[in-house]
Amino acid sequence: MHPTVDNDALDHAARLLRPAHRVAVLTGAGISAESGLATFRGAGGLWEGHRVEDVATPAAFQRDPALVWRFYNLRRASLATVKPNAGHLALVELEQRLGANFALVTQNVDGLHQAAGSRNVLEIHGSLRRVRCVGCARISDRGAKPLADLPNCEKCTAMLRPDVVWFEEPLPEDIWRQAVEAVQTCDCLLVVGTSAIVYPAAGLIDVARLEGADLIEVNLQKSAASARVDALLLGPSGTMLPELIKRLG
Ligand code: BJW
Ligand code: ZN
Repeated sequence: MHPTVDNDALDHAARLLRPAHRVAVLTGAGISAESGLATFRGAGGLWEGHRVEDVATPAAFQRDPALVWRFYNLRRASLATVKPNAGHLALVELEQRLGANFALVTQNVDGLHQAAGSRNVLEIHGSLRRVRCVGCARISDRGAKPLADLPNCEKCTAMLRPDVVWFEEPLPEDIWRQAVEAVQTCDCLLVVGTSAIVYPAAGLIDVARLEGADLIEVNLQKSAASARVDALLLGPSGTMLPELIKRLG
């Protein structure tokens, strides 16, 4: 076993999770870190010296679409080689136990939950695999295939953009509604690998709390949510999530 695993915290978290009839999970970039993908705000979180707040905005795309596409094309290219890790797989196992009483809300755009086998995945910040035309709004799934440096729409020739949610943009309405419903109705919310500073996603933690759900957090370090959770599992999600699921019996 990992030498730093805190057995008391894990047992406590398992006691909260075991009786839960409905479970929701909120994940962030940290769950994909052990697959080799960089997080946004940790060490190495800067990309070519830019903060995510400087390249993931509609204003940045207007100002310098080539720069923004370089950022996204590099990340799209990594999709072809990265694989889900033990943390993603533990959430698949949890879904298999709970069936329809499980929902996975992810801020991630990397598709690794689906690649692992999770089924009820709500991608509230969109997907790196999809592009959207800024002219005709047509959306298409390009997988991990390389795109031009500045890709254009085949139908109307306007510029394409990644089908992700940038700062100051609204979240996809239907998916967001389902995410809110999932956390409103869950008995236990697992918050995994997120700094919990980006809203409205981080607000889901408060929604669950106000509705009386038990909150379990898994993170390498304390986040903006840690003071509000019932159990805090400090450690890598690729270790902590399998350990937690193992304790469900
Ligand atoms: C591990 C680990 C391991 C590492 N195991 N753990 C002032 C106050 C409040 C809100 C606002 C405000 N000013 C503006 C806003 C709104 C804004 C916002 O929240 N800004 C904050 C920065 C303050 N939000 C928005 O604009 C949203 N839209 C909106 O509100 O619409 C209404 C509106 C309209 C008009 C005007 C204003 C508002 C949209 C937000 C969209 C976010 N988009 C991004 C990019 C997506 C596409 C892409 O990937 O490129 O989403 S930004 C980026 O942050 C990405 C992520 O999903 C999101 C969250 O990051 P996440 O996942 O938490 O990653 P990190 O890196 O922050 O944290 C990683 C964590 O993992 C750390 O805690 C590590 O410790 C941990 N970790 N390894 C476990 N192995
Ligand atoms: Zn078009």
